[in-house]
Amino acid sequence: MGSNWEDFYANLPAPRDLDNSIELLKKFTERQGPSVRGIVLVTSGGTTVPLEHNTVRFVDNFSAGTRGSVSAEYFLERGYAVIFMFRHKTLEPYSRHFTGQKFLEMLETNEINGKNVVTVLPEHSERISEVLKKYKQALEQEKLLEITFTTVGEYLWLLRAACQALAPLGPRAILYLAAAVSDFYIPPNEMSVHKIPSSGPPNISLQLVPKILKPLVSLWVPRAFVVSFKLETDENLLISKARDALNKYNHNLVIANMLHTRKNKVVMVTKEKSYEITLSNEQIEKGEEIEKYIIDDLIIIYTRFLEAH
Ligand code: PAZ
Repeated sequence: MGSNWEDFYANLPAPRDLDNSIELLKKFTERQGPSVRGIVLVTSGGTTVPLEHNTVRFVDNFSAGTRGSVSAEYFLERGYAVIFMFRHKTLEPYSRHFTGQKFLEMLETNEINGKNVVTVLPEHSERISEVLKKYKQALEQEKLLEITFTTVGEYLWLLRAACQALAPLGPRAILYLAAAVSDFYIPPNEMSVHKIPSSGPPNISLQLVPKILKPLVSLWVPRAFVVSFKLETDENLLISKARDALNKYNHNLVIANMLHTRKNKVVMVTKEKSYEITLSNEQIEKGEEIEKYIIDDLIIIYTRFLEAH
């Protein structure tokens, strides 16, 4: 009988395109030369929990992928290569600035010589060009790889594959696990094959997803710098839960946040201390992003970790 997580993987079908993702991860990590500061795996967005094999319905969560996509941009800006592992259709670095109809409002269309020509309104040109330049630079320098998941099963398979690709980098690998991963799932052998009939109330039983941080830290990437996130809705539990996680998994940093204040306040919890990072009202009004300060501090903590290795 294997450990809990080994049984879990043994019974969880691998995603169909896993081999392709493994290949992309391998090429990307091998391509980063010795000059690269480090490679950061940023996980982002929520996972779904399908209720049926032919999935019509699933359990989901709130995560929009803001934390992950904004953080990925700041890591790139600081010279790190980024594997952005995100939930399909959640926010992505750079394009996140132009989502929804706000983007269409930045454009105008004119007919010139019988042809429709789309241009950016002059007042938005500077902003778009600034973001576009950063995006193109990340692509040209091959510093950004994006891979996607939707279900919790896909997430877990991809996470393990990413760790396998990063393990040879030792302490030059950083894991920044910002995705909101479901704690519960329906094992494949207990899941309805077809759409659950609505003839009566369904009887759905969820099981616990094993804590993957355990094998990740102790076996998959034992030399990497690992950052996990802790989200709570009860402020009284936040720091104790973050500290429990740090003691239990023995990784490097937990970033704790509350559901409703997560954009303006986080607590950085290391083995030695914990402290808050907050945005002032003035910073919020100016449109500053808390991730900039999180990444700056994280890099200081990471540099100390590297020196100690
Ligand atoms: O994706 P988002 O910006 O809407 O939310 C970010 C977050 C709250 C999911 C992230 O900061 C976080 O805490 N992730 C871990 C959640 C958890 O499993 O505890």
